Amino acid sequence: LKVVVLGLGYIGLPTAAVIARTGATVLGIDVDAAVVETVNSGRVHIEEVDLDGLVSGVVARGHLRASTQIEPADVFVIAVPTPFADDRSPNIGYVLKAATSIAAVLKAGDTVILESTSPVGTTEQVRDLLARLRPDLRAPGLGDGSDYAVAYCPERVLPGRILVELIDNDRVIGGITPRCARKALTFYRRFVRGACVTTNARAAEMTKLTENAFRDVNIAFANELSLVAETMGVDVWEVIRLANRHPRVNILQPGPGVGGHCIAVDPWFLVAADPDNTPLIRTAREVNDGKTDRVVARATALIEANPGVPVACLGLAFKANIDDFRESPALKVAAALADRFGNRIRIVEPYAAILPDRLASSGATLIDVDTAIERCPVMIVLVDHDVFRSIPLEERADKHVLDTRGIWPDQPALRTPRPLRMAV
Ligand code: SAJ
Repeated sequence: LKVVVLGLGYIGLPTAAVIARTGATVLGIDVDAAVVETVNSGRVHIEEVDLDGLVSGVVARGHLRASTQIEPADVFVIAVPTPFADDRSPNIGYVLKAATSIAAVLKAGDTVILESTSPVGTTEQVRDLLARLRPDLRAPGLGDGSDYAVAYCPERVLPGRILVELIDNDRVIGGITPRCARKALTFYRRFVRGACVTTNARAAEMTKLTENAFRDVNIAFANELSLVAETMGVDVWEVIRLANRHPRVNILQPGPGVGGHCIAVDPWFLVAADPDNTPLIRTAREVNDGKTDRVVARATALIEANPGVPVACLGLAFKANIDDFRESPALKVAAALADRFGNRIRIVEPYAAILPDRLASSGATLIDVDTAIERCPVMIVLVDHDVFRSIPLEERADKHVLDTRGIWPDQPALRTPRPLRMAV
């Protein structure tokens, strides 16, 4: 079996490597020649648990190689980005470009699978494009019979657990026709241990968007609660812990906002498709983005109340225990504080060797946890990395803390309820 994976990013490269491990011959395509060279030398350009060892193994055994040029294959997996424009409308240009390149080498019997998070209807657009570019082949769903299959199968893996979840998660496989879905299912069965459930392409596309919108709406609920709890002088994390003892309540955790490239993006695909019917999904996005501004305001007030002293911002990553800073609310908060307070801001991020560009010229400096504990009387917790969570009370009892992740429930300031704001 020969498989071509288009796009060697956070999803494409691990997917290519996992398929290669099954013994298939895998060619990874990327527009970036540096990425191609890195993979061909058995190395990786992204951080993901155990990915480096897997890639170096499959490349050494000749099962995985990379190129900027597409070749004929039996299965094509599209895993390119689908960013959104400034007006929040999704851009499927990279998907259509990938499909165009596949058309040039497509032959009877092939399977084309789209994995990129996409607006509903994109897989049909891919099919339409292939049908137009290759009139010599019968396209699925447009008449009797078909010479190739087109399906949508969203990835659902969690950064930091990608290699495990690629294999263990259930997969939703949406075919342009039932026959397309069955062809794609046969492919996923090679490496997926979870259940493979088939449906049509539109339902599969909407399923993916729905999963991330569900999480965003639920995080927005927690973030909204955190603001109400502050007004009431109540510890929101305690309230959530207690409420979650109810058998049918399961509230997520508040934080400084929602980051990453999925949850903060995908809900907009649903809103863009049907603005009139999505007030809840849209508002959730606004609540989560608004939470970041609230944290900046609270941190600013705390820093101003402690003039002159160095301030430690703990964490820049978009979530705990990973080195991914893209779309990170922690980075946004740290950058806003650094713009305002310059060299008073010390950044503690064990997952960064140097300060990201956004902070480089701000005057802020990178320090380690021990130095922060020794020197910084003010601490702003932005990420719940284990290494921060494990700092015992005795090392931070006298600090002025803004804990946006609730990692230090025993911090004295948190225990002191603020006076209830009464209406007059
Ligand atoms: N967050 C909170 N409170 C919570 C949970 C998360 O504030 O209770 C924040 C995190 O700190 C982070 C953001 O939300 O900033 C997103 O983190 P995440 O761990 O929820 O999700 P991602 O972006 O790493 O991965 C998500 C996953 N989707 C779901 O869990 C529904 C993953 O399965 C998807 O494959 C991925 O998006 C994707 O590629 O779409």
